[in-house]
Amino acid sequence: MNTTPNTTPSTFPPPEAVAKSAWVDAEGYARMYEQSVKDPEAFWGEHGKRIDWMRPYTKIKDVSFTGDVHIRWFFDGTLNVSANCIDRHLADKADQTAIIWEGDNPAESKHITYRELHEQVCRLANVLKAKGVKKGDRVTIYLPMIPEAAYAMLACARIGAMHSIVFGGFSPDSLRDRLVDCDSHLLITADEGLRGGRKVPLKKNADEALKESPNVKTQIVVRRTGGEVAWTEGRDFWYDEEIAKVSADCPPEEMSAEDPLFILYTSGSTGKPKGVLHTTGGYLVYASMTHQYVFDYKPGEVYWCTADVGWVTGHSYIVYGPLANGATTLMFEGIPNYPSVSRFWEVIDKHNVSIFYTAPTAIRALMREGEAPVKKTSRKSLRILGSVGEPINPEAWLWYHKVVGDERCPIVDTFWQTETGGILISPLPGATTAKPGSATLPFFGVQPVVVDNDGKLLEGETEGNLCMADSWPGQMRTVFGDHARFVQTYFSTFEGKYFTGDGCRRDADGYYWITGRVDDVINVSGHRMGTAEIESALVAHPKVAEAAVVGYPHDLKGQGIYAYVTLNAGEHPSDELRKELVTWVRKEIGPIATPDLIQWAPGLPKTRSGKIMRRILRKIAANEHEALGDTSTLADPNVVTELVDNRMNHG
Ligand code: 6R9
Repeated sequence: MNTTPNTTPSTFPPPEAVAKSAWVDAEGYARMYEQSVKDPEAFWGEHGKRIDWMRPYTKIKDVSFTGDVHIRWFFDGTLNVSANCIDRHLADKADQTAIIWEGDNPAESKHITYRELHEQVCRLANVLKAKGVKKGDRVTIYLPMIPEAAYAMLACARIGAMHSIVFGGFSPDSLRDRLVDCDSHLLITADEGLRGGRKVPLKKNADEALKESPNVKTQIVVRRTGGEVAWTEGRDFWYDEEIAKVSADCPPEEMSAEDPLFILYTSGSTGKPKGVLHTTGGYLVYASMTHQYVFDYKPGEVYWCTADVGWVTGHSYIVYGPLANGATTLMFEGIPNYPSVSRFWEVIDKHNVSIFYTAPTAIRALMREGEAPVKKTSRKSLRILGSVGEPINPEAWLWYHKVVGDERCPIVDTFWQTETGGILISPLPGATTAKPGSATLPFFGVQPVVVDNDGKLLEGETEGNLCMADSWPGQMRTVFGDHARFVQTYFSTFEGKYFTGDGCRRDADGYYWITGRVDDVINVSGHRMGTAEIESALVAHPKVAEAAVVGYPHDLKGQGIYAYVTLNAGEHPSDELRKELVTWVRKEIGPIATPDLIQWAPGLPKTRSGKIMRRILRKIAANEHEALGDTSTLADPNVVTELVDNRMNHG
């Protein structure tokens, strides 16, 4: 029992002002949700009409989660995503701002209207065509957060090419792996990126990656900083010069609903990152519908999602969802603490942002700075706040609510994944009573189920593995080039169900509380990483014999990266070697994979069959030495004693 007096309420009903004007209220949610799961065909048949179809669909859903697994939505319809995100708004919104771009430097910002967006996208689409890109080809995008990133996505969509965006923080090796895996022949990058006043050598990294990506014949380079770059004649072309040469007229390609729209690489528990493939019709219906309802987006409002377009959140909730809805979407090049820790709130005031969507890791970092940097700004334009990427701890939720939102703005804690294409579990601001730390209830058409480790369905108040019993239109369709891996990864653990890889609790009100990954995926500052990837980077170092990586609780990042490293015989641990390994991993994968702690491990705890017992390593990393659990199946239990001793000695 909690004996300390607690005056903070534990539930937060929608503020009346929001509930009154929202797209859906509590009663509306209950009614629409019931309809959506009772008769998905009728529900989606109706809501699929929210976007423009060239040839309307008559077939709505064809899904099997067993056997060879196939997922098809609206599958005899045809459409074009870029026409939906741009052309259809030209009649009444040509002069409305589509994208507000806020530069890293607060003195730099610009507004791009739907008319301008149309011209830019058509020109770039014509450049791609001129360089030989055809429907079905893959184009890789390695850009900073500049409008050209959105133009590039939409230009691909316009001509039916799939884009694969690689986050600008990834290393040349990571970029190369992704270029090669999807066999891209064209790369779009920039001379340099700019973040927090510091330059990111994108072209240099890309050149490095291209040394080992022989099929990339063309590189288009955006001039962002004007910094000096190396140049390969015949392969490299300046973006501005190319778009000036082509026409601004480019009719959108007619695509089938199930034609691929994009690939986005994401980490899993085993092997190299996999290319999550999303298709055209269902994805757009789902991204736009969730954007409207979850953020209660109203025409004319300025909406800001702080993610990078290199992640799925940037795809669905900076570009596709908002633009399909004719919204004004803000794109931010910088970081939360540059030039000062008030930057987010200053940008909100500068551009009159109504809806603000960010990650718990940013909230926790800003919370550390106290209330003053927030309170010196007005934020009166704010109406709705959102959170995504990892579980938000109630303390951060309450601070976000009280200090940032002045207790006036509902918070939507949105649970979803690269694989799900859009938000699966979240409050609706005018409908759902929030509980800090809970993603609350499923979106329309989403059917979460909780199962135990044997796959048994758990009813009522419970805790277990989070699965989805049926499909929703935004769901990924396959792993690019490896359908067997798709089936294996998501549908084989629990037969007939989509397994998220997350654990969850369901409370007495039916609310979902995501407890984090139950597989070997860790979540560092909202970035997803496979422990296997970091391990194989470490093991690739000539002095390393073996490595095991686990996540451990970290105040700011949510989880930190903890690496146990066994050196080759004859090698000796030292602080220099520790630094060398950290640099090595950053080079192999990118700065986001920087290990926080490296512990020298003379041996790793293994079962007699040779499996590393990560459960034990996680406990040691978390300093939970008393709760190691059963160690009797270990081949050599002494290994654990040694690791615990080392851990204690290092604090
Ligand atoms: C959108 C995105 C997916 C993983 C997911 C889960 C975690 C995301 C969350 C959350 C608790 C939330 N996650 N949102 N956990 N509450 N609101 O983040 O996609 O990068 O693929 O990560 O992130 O563990 O499985 P992605």
